[in-house]
This record gives sequence, structure tokens and C-alpha cells, in this order.
Amino acid sequence: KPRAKSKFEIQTLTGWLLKQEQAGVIDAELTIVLSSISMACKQIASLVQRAGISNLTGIQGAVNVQGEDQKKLDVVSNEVFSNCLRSSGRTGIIASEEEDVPVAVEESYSGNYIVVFDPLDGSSNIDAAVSTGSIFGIYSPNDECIVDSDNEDELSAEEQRCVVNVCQPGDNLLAAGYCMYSSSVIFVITIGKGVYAFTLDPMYGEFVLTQEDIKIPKAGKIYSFNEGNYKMWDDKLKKYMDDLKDPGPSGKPYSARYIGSLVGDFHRTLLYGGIYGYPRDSKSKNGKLRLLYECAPMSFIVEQAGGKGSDGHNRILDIQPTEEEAAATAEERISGGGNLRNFCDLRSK
Ligand code: AHM
Ligand code: MG
Repeated sequence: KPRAKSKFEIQTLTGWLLKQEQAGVIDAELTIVLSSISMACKQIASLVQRAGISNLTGIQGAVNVQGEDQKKLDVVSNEVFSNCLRSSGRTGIIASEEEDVPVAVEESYSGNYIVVFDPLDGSSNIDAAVSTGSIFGIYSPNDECIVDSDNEDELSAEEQRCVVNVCQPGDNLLAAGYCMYSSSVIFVITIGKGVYAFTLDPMYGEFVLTQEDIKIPKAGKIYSFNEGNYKMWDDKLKKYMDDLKDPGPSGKPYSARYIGSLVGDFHRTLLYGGIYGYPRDSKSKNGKLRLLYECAPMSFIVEQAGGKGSDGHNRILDIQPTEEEAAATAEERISGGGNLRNFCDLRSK
């Protein structure tokens, strides 16, 4: 006879991961990598919450009142994320949105998995204590990808190997997720079998399962775009946006919501339905968001929730990243990645 569930029973993220391992959905290494990511997110959550107090906001390189070097929160978060992954001993290559090239974790520690991440996305919101988030994706090693490299002379053989391994289409993702630092800290994850959300319980310091197998509503009524770029959009997109606001006598106009923090805007879209997008414009030819660190992981999640991630023409997960996306300087990256035009487009019409 199955044991009756106690009302005090909670499912923690750690417990859930172990269950997935027992069921053979993930292996022991991936379980460790995922739990080290959740540890990084807990640390970043606490840094974000205390940012104003501990003087962490502000420009990198500025000097704080104690005369110490002040580091910007996204730089600190990058260190936290990298350290957690390195010390897990189960990560082979890490690629961060904050760094120029993916790096191999030292031999003595390293494992197999390849982790791509944006440690603290939505940086323009940090100083105002508005929602931010971390985004991650995990791949298996894959050196089949032949990279036609102009950078061959600039990158060492080891750097080349890392770039090649990171250069995989989103379809190869084994796991992806994000952690949102908002009125609650919410960790959302998919391991290819639906989307699960865990909320950080500040009393226990544990992520606790709060939503199982999330499905995005079929028809949403919210659009989420930076309309300040309207003038720079092409005519087709302008018309599309105009129609959302003025659908004619038979329809109701969409409502606008835009935080400017992908994780927050995405999370709301996941729960309420609608459409989020960062389209290309005459200034940013490929939009602003990066294929590897932002678009591919979010597309995997939205598809697992029954939605759609597209660049306006193609399924995001089918797009093969170019070497520039895996190894790019900060300036290149801004215009480099894929874009999320029509991302999670769920219109029923
Ligand atoms: P960031 O990596 O500098 O934080 O930029 C990414 C962010 C996304 O979170 C967000 O969707 C977008 O940039 C907002 O851009 P904008 O301020 O142009 O609307
Ligand atoms: Mg970012």
C-alpha cells in the first residue's frame, strides 16, 4: 500500500534531481552539474538582494568607500557561476556570456559536460533593484562541428577545441533553465521532459518544487517588445505590432509589458502566455540577444512548455551557431547572436 503523503512533505530541487537520476533521465554527472548551478543561483540571489547594502552596484573598476576595487554585480556573478561549476568537478568546458571565449576546466577537476551561461542577465535593471536572472544550457561534448575559423591564428589549439564544442545547435541541449531574482527567487528547469519551477524558500534555503510540467497558455494577451526601437523596425514588423494594438472591431488589443530583463519577461510569458521578442532593427542587424546564452536555452524551455521559439523565419533550436557566436569580443557579441523575433509566438490566428 503506498504511503500516504504527509502535509509536511516538500520536494526540494536536490530531491527532484536525485529522483530523475534514479529514473535514468539524467546521469550522476549531470545531477552534480545541475545542483552546482542551483548553488551558484542561491549565492547570486543573495548578492542581488544585498547589492545596495554591500555596495556592489555601480561601474566596474570604480573604487568604493573603503578604497577597494568595486566590481559590478554581473562580473561577481560570473565568478560565482564559474567557481561553482569548476568545483563541481563534473564540468568540462564553460562558456559565459561575460567572457570572450569558452574555456576548458582544468584537467584535475574536469568532467564532460559543456555549460553555457549568462550569469546575470538584465544588467540595466540591477541598480534599480528590478528583476534580473541567470540563464544556462548544458550540452554533451561534440567535436564534430567543423568551424571555419578566421580566428585560427588568434586562438590556441585548446581554445579552438572549446569553441568547437560550444558550437552546437540548441537541439542538442540536454538541459536548460534560468533563475529569476524577483519578489521570489524562482529556478526553472527542463531536462527534456517538461518544465518545472522551484521557489527558493528563504526559511530553509532550499529550492522547493512549486510548479510541475508547466504549459504555456495557448493564447496570450500580452506582448513584450522594446517599442522604443519601433522607428528602426522594418515595415512588416511595424504592421504586426500595430495589429496587436489595433486588431480591428472583432478583436481585443494586446496589453504591453516590458521589463527589459529577458528572464522576467520570459517567465511572465511562460505563465500568462503571449509573445516576447527582441527583433532585429536597422541598428542591431541580428537583434540584441545571443543565440548561445539566451535564445537557445529559452527556446528549449518554451518548446518543452508547448510554445514556440523562432527568429521570425526558422526554429531557433535548428540554428547552427557560428564560430563568432562562440568566440566573440564584447562589441561583436552585441550584434552577433541570433534574435528572438516572434519568440514564443502563440497567436491562435
Ligand atoms: P544584458 O546582457 O546586457 O543584460 O542585455 C540583455 C537584456 C535582456 O535581458 C533584455 O531582454 C534586453 O537586454 C533588453 O534590452 P533593451 O534594454 O534594449 O530593451
Ligand atoms: Mg545577458
